[in-house]
Amino acid sequence: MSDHTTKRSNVDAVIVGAGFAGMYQLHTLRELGLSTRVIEAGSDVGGTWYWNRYPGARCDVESMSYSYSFSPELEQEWTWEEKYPPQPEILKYAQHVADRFDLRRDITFDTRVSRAVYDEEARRWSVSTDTGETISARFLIMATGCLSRPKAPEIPGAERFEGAIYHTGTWPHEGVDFSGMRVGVIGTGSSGIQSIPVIAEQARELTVFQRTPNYSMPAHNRPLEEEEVAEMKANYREWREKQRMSGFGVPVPLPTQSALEATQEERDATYQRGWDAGSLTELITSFTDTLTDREANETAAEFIRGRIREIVDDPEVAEALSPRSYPMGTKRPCLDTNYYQTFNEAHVELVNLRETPLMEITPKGVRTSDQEREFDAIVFATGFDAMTGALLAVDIRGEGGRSLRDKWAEGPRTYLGLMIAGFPNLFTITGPSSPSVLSNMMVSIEQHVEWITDCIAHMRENDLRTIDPTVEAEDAWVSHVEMVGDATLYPQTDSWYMGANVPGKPRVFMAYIGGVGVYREKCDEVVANGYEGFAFHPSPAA
Ligand code: FAD
Ligand code: N01
Repeated sequence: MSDHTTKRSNVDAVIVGAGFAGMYQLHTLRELGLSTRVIEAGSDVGGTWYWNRYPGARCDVESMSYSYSFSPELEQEWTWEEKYPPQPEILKYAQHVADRFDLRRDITFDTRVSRAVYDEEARRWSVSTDTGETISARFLIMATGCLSRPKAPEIPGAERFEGAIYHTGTWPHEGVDFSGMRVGVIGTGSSGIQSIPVIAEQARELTVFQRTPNYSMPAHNRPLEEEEVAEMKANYREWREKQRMSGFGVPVPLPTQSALEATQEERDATYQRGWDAGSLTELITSFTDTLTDREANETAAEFIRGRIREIVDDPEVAEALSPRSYPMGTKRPCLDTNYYQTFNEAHVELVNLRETPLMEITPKGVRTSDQEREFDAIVFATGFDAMTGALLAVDIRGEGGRSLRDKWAEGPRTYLGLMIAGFPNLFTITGPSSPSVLSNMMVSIEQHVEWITDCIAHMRENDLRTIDPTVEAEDAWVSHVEMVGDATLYPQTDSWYMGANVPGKPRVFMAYIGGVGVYREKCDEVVANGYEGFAFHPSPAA
């Protein structure tokens, strides 16, 4: 990838990451006239969609909703082909945006930010990269992604394996041909569930190692019809507004009834509608209490188990695939294409790690407590050190030299998921304690980018040098996020939302479940009240 960056070492803003968040942030800061550099570890734009090239990778928010809304011209000229776009189509879209807005000239690729230190005297950030460069910036914007730091399974021996090991989150660009191979896949989250049916089509033998079964439903993906694309394009503004004020960034009718007040027939009809529509949001928000009452939730969970029993021929395998230990929706549920059907294939085996745990990777394959299985290739579909992983991978030092790792030792603390007390002029796009991963992330990304841009414009207009949330405002927001989370079933489950997938990580519910519309109003209110909860320092007199 050619790199036309001016490579200035003294800029107004450094943005870390060139996924959808970093790209849009660059565009808005440029429009504001700020000199800006983006540092990106990958060789091109796209973030998630640059790295996650595993077979079957696709979005489970509809393409025409999972796209930028900031440019009506872009909306009109780009035409999505599938209801749920595959990774190559989304990457192509990201590349088109980079070309259209001439973004690449300010992006330094193949470079990782390793350290960022706040210089209290200069009131600037000193940002160091793994290529030995140091950049001085007034603003530091972390667009590092919630799901960008891959996590391997915590079992020994990977370095001894004689075949190839792949992680879904760092898939080879040239693709992998599994034809004729014996393949083991570890992990049955969204990445596993999407890739397993496609790998099964190629592999001679496929073994799936499952620790916790997931709730999944068919995507019913299909090409988009010309008429529906035209209709959406004609009504885009209205739709975007609905997205912004919705609960999950995907407009669905709000439920009015408790699942426990509905009859079994009414419930089943409602769940069947969500299942047939391939809409996760519809299923999760079918009833008022699906995400807050275990008994209500169980009715949806049992509906899905019933579908698994219908699809999977072997009742024992069907039972092993049926989630029972946690409420539906409290781990990220999945949309699939032929996932459960895959286990009816003679060459596909499911290993229940709850019965026979993983012990080690051997030179020839994988050993569980009862036997060793030999493979030509192993796929880790084992997820990410989510939400905080990419932020804490950078050695960030704020006021008084305090490290972010220390500050967040008991879990992330932010004000609105946007800023961190003691780390002036540092912004986090879709940071912990914002709706982020509990939403259509394009909606949340755009909202954060626009809030940050408006804030920087406000500072310029008012000659303000730094902004920093107060500890009181941060504490109050952290308590609020916890209180709202505690009113739901989410904290009951060991999920990556809770940090439970990474050994030793503090157990904290890391996203705000109040809804993207409610959250947007809160952020706007903070601004309307003179940036309530933030302290500004004026620029030194000229
Ligand atoms: P990312 O796309 O993660 O980009 C962050 C970038 O920062 C990366 O390119 C990374 O290389 C770079 N970076 C990180 N640290 C550093 C560093 N220290 N130095 C330099 N560069 C760094 N969301 C949805 O709403 N709907 C979906 O259907 C959906 N599907 C998904 C499927 C997969 C497989 C995954 C992994 C995530 C999915 N997501 C989905 C979430 C997805 O991450 C977001 O939708 C969105 O793409 C995030 O954009 P971003 O720019 O915030 O972060
Ligand atoms: O990761 P995950 P992912 N031994 O953490 C298992 C988004 N996304 O990459 O559940 C054995 O969900 C782990 O088991 P358990 C989406 O937000 C979206 O699949 O911890 N097993 C689990 O089964 C998603 O939630 C799409 O018991 C181990 C799996 O690995 C997020 O990204 C597609 C293990 C990890 O599942 C992450 O999804 C893809 C071990 N030591 C991703 N360690 C869409 O379709 C982990 N596992 C939109």
